[in-house]
Amino acid sequence: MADTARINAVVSDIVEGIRAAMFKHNVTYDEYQIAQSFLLDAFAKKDIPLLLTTFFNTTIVKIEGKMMGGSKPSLEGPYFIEDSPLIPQDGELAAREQDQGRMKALLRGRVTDLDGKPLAGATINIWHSTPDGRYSGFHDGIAPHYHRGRIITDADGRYSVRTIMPTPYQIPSDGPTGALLTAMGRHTWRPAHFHYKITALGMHTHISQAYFEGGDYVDDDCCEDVCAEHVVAEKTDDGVRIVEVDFVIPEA
Ligand code: MBD
Ligand code: FE
Repeated sequence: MADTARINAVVSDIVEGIRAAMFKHNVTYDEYQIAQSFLLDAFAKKDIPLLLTTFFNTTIVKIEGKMMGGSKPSLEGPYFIEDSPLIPQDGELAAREQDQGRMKALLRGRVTDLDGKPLAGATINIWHSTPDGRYSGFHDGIAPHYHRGRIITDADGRYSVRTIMPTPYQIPSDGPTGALLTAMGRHTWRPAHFHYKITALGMHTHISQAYFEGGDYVDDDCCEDVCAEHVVAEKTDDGVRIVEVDFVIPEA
């Protein structure tokens, strides 16, 4: 796919961009060596995926959105798990005993194609952190079925499922990526978010996130993923936050 001309064009421009920044700031040999040590440390500590997610994955997602059309996509992040529990329409994601009393959320919306035709039988994966900012299956031995599920859209392309509200999430702050953000005077927090991954026969796999209007870090996501289209103004009804998100999905 990628031919010599494309590899040459892309890599040359990347190198040119880095050189321009080095010239602009008169980067010293000491700083150059610090950067080299940083990259070696990030590699040794397996922190390269987080480093790339934090600084560049959003760019790839923006390009994908521009090329494909439909609803704007978002970062997948590191915590998706295949084959999460199947949840019936109007069902509820499993929550740990200690999370049961948390603010409830009702996630609903509709999935259509670019012509507005409903996509029935599409699979919507939804996952989010615990209220203490951990992801099941990855952190603290939390069983992987909590706060995750798959919902199949109905004949009208609709989905509806209940869960609890997530809270802001701190990416690992003790590794090289966290240290770099701290050294830049930045923080390591993401705004509270729901993750969505939608698959339907013959359609492009659509990955998205939803953020909450007025929430902490919505204007200052350390991964720079938030865009206006993904910030939901939730309504509260009977103490339940209603998070309504429609998805328009292009063909594969
Ligand atoms: C997350 O939970 C996340 O969603 C992203 C994009 C990066 C790190 C952690
Ligand atoms: Fe996340």
